[in-house]
Amino acid sequence: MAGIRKRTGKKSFTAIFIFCFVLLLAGCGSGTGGDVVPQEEMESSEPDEGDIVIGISQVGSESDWRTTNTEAYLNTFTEEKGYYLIFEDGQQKQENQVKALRKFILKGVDYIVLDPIVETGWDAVLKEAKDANIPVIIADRNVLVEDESLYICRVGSDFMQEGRNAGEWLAKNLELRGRENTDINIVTLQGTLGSTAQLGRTLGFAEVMEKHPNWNMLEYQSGDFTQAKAYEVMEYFLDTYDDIDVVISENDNMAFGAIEAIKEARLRLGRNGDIMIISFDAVRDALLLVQKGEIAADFECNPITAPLVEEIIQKLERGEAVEKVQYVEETYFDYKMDIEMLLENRTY
Ligand code: GZL
Repeated sequence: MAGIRKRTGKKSFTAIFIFCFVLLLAGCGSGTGGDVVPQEEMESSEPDEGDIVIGISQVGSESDWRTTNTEAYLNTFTEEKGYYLIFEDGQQKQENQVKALRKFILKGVDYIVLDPIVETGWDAVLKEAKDANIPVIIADRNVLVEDESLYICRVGSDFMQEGRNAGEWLAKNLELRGRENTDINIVTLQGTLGSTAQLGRTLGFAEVMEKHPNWNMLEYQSGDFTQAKAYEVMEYFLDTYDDIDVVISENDNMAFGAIEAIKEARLRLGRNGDIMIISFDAVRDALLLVQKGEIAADFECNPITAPLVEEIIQKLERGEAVEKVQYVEETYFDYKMDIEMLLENRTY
């Protein structure tokens, strides 16, 4: 628990801990608190001497990608390795994430890891963390702040490049099929509006679209990275446009929703079908649909950021400098590849 010792010392942590526990009891007295955790459990849930205390504020649990991303954190920052992890699920709400950061600051954690649901609105709470001398690592998505010294570094994907790669793949695929000059009607299922993944994928693909005047973007609509919302939006698209050639789905769970709606409309999927789907994330269930030909191409977004975050924390513990931005390795998959063989070596 190096950080707490440096900042407040073990005694103060216990004081804060008891203070929080008393608050909890008071809350329960008024019938507004949850179940009271028995004293012995609360005491045993304190960090051990020397533990590195980490507060992680996660976006939510909206997609298969997110589940894998969370599992990697829980498998990386374990008690056996000398970590004390406080994990908070933001349930896709920025206010929950801000509350979590303030809780971490109150507890005097050693490090904060933030995966920000959207890019803006973080300046104030990150300033509070900086004033409390708690280093913040941004993971996966990014923040847009006036003062970039409010966070130590960011580790995640280059979402603009993912979008460009998808556009270049579509251009090559259309050329292969002699459709480089025919009218191509496209709709886009966007992720959570204002998230780095949505902004990057939309802008990256749009950059390539600029080079193809025969590509018509009929409409952008957000499916909020969820299957249920994307199903509704795809139903709307199918009711509104009778000649959609391509669906750009900014994550796989939205592609699952789109496929459901397209099948219900009795339209054929795939490169030789009525509608071609291009997706992002490349989670296992989506790659099985690439193998089936229902998703034409899937652009990987590597969810295993936890080991890179751990590397950064270990460097900071040793007083070493870290890069301001680190991108994770990513690739793509399409119907021409041997997906079965590729899946053998993949953990997600
Ligand atoms: C991307 C990540 C996105 C995924 C979605 O790094 O933030 O959020 O693409 C997830 O599946 O919901």
